[in-house]
Amino acid sequence: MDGPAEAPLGIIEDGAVAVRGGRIAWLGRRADLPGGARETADCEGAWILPGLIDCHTHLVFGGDRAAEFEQRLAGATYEEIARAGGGIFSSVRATREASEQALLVAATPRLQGLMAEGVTTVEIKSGYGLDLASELKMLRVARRLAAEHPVEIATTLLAAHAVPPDFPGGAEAYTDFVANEIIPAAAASGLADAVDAFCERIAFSPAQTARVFEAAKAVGLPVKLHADQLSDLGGAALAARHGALSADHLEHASAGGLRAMAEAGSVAVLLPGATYFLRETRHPDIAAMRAAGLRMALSTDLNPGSSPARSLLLMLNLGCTLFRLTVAEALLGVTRHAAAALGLADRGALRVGLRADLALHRIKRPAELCYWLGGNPCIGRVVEGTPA
Ligand code: DI6
Ligand code: FE
Repeated sequence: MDGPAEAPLGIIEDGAVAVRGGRIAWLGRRADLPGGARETADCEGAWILPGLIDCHTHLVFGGDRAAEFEQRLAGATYEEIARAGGGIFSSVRATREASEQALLVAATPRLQGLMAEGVTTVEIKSGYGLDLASELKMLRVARRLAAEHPVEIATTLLAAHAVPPDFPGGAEAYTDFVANEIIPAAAASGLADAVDAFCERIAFSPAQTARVFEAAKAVGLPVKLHADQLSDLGGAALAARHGALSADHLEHASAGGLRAMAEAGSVAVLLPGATYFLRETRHPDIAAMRAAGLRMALSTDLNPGSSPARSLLLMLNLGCTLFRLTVAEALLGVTRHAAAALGLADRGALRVGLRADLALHRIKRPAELCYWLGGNPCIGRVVEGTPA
């Protein structure tokens, strides 16, 4: 209500939402609310938003990388640490060693912290196992987290996150193993809702990524991509060519790649926590994304190495401050466009017929959600029509 930047949000003052069978049955001004409701709840002046969606996390992992953080403070770079066998590989060792139960216990407070901010859907990737048993173990932990909490979890197989240093035959052979063994096994077990890859000099080439995508397609799983984070390997255009739900990071993506994504309907997932934590000076080209009409989502990338970000609300601030998103862009990024990045058409907005996933925040205007650095104004959540 406060300015043109908020117009796309479709704000209703003194509004009400009616829910039936877990879906939004009606919404509008409270004065117009049809009678006959069996139960009513007063939100006490709180703002009702669509339940927030964190569409890119790696929140299941063993150990942490606080010691590496200290190394980086002393001057080592993220790539140097990775090439020396640390980085992702230190998390792989810790994740392989951890039991399913230990991973569950470690991940639970990370998930609950997001939920406390009004998050009702979270995506969780594997990618710290890098062998068949450990990748499936991570995905099982994600499914168990969903079973134990009132939250929806979308799982993504990221076996193509890094090439395990001990793998005979190196990157080419490991890519074959991912395509021929891990992806079919993950699909057959029903543990993966999508497949992701890390296309980067320190990870998988575009040709190897394409093989991973073909294997995903063969078993009917949608694809996503960690694209153009540290260098421009043409990841955005590659994702678009394969009809990816999203391409994520995109700091180095070209304007042409971004246009191709918009044409393909892929969503750009912005991860300012990684930009901030790695102190990257190169930012995604938001102007080119706007010009292309590309939908932008915003997410934590919650992971132990490049973005130990446990607050989606904080990402709203970083998205606005670092990337100069408007308040409306940032909020659409954690709702409607985040849903699109997961291929979930049944949520992400307040609209009749969609899931009644709601977040209640005690704020005076939407900009407040992006303004505070820390703090949490969330006073309630509703998941599929049930207060949670
Ligand atoms: N990009 C990232 O930012 C994370 N993975 C990826 O592909 C970082 C993973 C890590 O450092 O543990
Ligand atoms: Fe990531």
